[in-house]
Amino acid sequence: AIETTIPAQSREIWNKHKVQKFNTADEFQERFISHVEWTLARSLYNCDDLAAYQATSQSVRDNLVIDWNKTQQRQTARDPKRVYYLSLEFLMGRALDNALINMRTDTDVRDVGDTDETLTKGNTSREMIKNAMNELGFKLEDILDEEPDAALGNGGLGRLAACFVDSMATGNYPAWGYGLRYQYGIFAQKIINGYQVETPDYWLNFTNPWEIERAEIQVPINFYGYVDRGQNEKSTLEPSDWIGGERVLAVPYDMPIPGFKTSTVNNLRLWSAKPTTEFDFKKFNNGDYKNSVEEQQRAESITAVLYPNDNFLQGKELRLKQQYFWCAASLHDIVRRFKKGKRAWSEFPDAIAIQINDTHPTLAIVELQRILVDLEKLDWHEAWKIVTSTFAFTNHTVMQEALEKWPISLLGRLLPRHLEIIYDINWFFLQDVEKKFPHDMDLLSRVSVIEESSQERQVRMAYLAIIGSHKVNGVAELHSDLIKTTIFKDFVKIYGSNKFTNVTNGITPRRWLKQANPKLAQLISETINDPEDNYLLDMSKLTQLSKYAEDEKFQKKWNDVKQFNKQRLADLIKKLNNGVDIIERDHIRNTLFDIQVKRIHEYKRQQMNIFGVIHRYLTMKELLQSGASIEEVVKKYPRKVSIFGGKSAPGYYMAKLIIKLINSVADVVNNDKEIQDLLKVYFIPDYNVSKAEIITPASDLSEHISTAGTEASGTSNMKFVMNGGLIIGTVDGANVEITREIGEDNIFLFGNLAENVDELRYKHQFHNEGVPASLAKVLDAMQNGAFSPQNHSEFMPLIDSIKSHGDYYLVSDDFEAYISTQELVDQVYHKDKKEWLKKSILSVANIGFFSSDRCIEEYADTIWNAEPVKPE
Ligand code: F58
Repeated sequence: AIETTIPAQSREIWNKHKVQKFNTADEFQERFISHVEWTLARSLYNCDDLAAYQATSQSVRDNLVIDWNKTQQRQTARDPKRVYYLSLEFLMGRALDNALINMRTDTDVRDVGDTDETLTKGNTSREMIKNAMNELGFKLEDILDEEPDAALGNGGLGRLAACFVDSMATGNYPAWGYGLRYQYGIFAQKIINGYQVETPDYWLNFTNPWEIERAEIQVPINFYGYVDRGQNEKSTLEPSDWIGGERVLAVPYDMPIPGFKTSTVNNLRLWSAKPTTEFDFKKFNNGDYKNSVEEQQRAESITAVLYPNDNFLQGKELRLKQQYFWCAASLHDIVRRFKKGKRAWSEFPDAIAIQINDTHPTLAIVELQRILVDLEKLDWHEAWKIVTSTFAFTNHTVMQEALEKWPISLLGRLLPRHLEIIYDINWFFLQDVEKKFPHDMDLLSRVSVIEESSQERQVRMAYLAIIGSHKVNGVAELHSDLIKTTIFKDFVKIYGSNKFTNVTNGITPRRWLKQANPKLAQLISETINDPEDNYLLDMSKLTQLSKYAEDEKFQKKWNDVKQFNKQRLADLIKKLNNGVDIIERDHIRNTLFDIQVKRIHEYKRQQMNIFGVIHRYLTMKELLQSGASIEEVVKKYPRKVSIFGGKSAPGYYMAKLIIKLINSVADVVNNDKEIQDLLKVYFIPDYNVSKAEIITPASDLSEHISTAGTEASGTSNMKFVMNGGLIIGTVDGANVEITREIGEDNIFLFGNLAENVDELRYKHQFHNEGVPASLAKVLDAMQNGAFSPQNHSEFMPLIDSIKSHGDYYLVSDDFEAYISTQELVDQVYHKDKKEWLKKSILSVANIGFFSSDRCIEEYADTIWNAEPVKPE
């Protein structure tokens, strides 16, 4: 259907010069050199690592683009139901190594026994390119290191979106991601004198070879203005004219998303804001040239920067502008594509599923209703049926402070027509509720999209998202249950519980196993006799590892891989620590690497972790001072390094103080001669995806210790287990299902349960029972300036939050259990290494459930009703 209008002659020429993928090292080298010379205008004599990275990326991208085009053509021809994943964040990290692993060349298709000399061990295009680069005089590892992270996200939510696009391509789903192309991603974190300092992340500094600008597509987006309903005052339900007051253009940048072992290459479309070319003629003619240009330039600020908050809402006008800009541009694109198919509007939900990642894209629901009613002139109710059958909503938090609410005044000024539509949606919704539950005024005010109780009337975005969707899901079982019994309880009553469902999060094993941990991946593929890495598509194959769990030879290999990865992390830390080793090389093997890396937040309880470290330190000192020998101390407290990493939101005072405390404790402990190498503390600055790829494989133990009921799922817990690390954790988020899958013998769980949290908080509010002795010891030392000799009160806010302000995160309730569980960890790790290795192997063997491929299948089957489009 696409080709019929093209004359035979043109088609012939086109076919004769059909672009070809490189398939061999030789072809790659040719492509590489042509990019160095033509694309970069450089040469053999000035091709440094950065240029080599860019030329390699351009070459690999050429291959991807060929498959990208074919994928789009195939999808257009077959016209399947399409999936759109709307997320304000895509925390992609680096693209090149991932593309090398996922990319398909003929090299990969050939048999293992092929004699082609470029096909050395591994038989993959990654190996082939590595060797080809060597011949050209470059080391692949160095080249990969030149790439800046695409850090367009804050944490778990953004990284989840990145894993999902990988799995959607791998599963051959006709699915696009839609997001924003921020010019500045999440800030880079520096640690100066122990404090976090933020610096801008200008990731596009050296141009981005992974994006394709579509400058010819420019979607006009309006803001402000007023609604015109003509002379005779029509109803707001009828088509209305929104006369926008400010206009900017949305220009898409496309990123190819290659699937693994498939030629499907999907698209991630990120929008960038540009000024219109219309000039403000009035100002211009008044001689105010500079101001009129400045106003035009203001447009670009919409996509300038990612808001750096994690689980906290900052109600800024620019943020709402970002949201509408992106929703409107994406929907325009989606609707345009739908209209090309000339199908009836009523078929829209059969053709399209839109998943909204948290409430940030909720305006897309309103925008589609506006398009259908105002522009396409559909009847209100007909339109609303289409809208609600199209959208589905994923919730990622139950914490009040993260639930989005926008003041009516702001929303009405920025988007006057949308506010009217929201009122009408709410009006019909409340009528339905009234019919079902007559005279329940309390219920009506509780579920109203408009919150009236606060000083300022606000729009509750989560409620709007629920009303506008056909399915609502949480991200782990416990969390999905919690939203039904707490924040969305009334909606379960109204809609029934079938509208609410669970899809437990997952991670892509391509990046988080194969790419991050090549040694483990190799050991696995050898052991289960899967040289082509098919287990990365069917992770249930990992269960074959179980039979080696107690095999001593295998345990040794397993341990060697861990040792290698710990060394790799120690090298990174040395580099970050001005060339100074934290742990002596010889001691790495018998030092337990205890890691907590994630956004810094009180609910995640890094403070409890560092209190635990202080407790250990003080107790070790006591032992030594009471005359114990080092050997005796080591028996009770074996060698350990506590590693932290993560960013605090720039305005989050307590989180920043936690970072400072960690660094202050590190200062004291690491310089305490008496303690020697028995305990070390290190805060890794600027934790990001590419650092996570080094950190995750190196853990013996990782900490996932949120107050029960606060961490919706967590995804790093899965990453650590997939890399053979054990977990110390609370009964929270996906820890629950991880335990079910890998077995409770293989995880160190502790602490109060979610069901007891309310009661405990209540108790703290009304009876101050004080803190347990173990914690008191820690807090006293802090208060006495043990870690802040210049300023004894520096950490008082952390102490007060527990002792005087109700201990909202229940540190005092969980501390003793935490300490004793850590002691149990010590015992197993140091006294029974075989037992430890067995747990590690069994964990990996049973972690398959947490592949994001499984998530995507669940979304496709139970929410989107979408099918893969397989390449022939
Ligand atoms: C995270 N949320 C959850 N939000 O905290 C985590 O438990 C879960 O595993 C993950 O989502 C994926 O489901 C999260 O990362 C944010 O970063 C938002 C950014 C925008 C402002 C509000 C918080």
